Amino acid sequence: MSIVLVWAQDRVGAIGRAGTIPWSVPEDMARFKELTGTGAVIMGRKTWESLPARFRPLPQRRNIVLTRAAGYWAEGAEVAAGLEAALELTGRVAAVIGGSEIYTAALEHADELRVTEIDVLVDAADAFAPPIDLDRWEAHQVGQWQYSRTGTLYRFVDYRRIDYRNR
Ligand code: VY7
Repeated sequence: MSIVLVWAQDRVGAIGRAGTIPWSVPEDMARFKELTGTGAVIMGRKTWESLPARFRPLPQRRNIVLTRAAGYWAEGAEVAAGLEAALELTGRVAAVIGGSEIYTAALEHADELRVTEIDVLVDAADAFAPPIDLDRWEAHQVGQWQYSRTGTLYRFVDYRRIDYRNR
């Protein structure tokens, strides 16, 4: 297995506004649930706190929360002081589920990016996905644009790290 970053973004990479996900695409939540399965999920403290209490911890998954705050307690989750410590707990088998700060830190460790593109432009977004360097990442699976039952267009794009060893 490997380290997979899972996010949903708007047309310019926005993932959040004021601690929430500023669109409604239930098909993406289903995808998120499917991708994270029963494995370990690593998230930042703000993302943890953004989850509705009834979905905290995310059920059937090992929840790991990153914070620099000593003594932070997350009921039903494990707390790690940083990404390296979290990856020590999971042994390179984990889904990183946000947010911005954590994606940016985890990108260099990641093997795969599983991105949902949402065809909206979020006004006043305050959280963004890291830019994907296409010299380093190959979009090996680009899904068709589909209509959500909420009317919003979305598609799934999967990236894998380009292996330069064979060049
Ligand atoms: C985070 C929720 C947020 C608000 C309400 C319910 C992609 C997504 C995320 C994170 C979408 C969320 C939820 C949905 C998942 C349910 C539990 C309830 C589950 C991400 N592509 N999409 N996200 N939950 N990192 N990447 O919706 O969760 O999985 O059991």
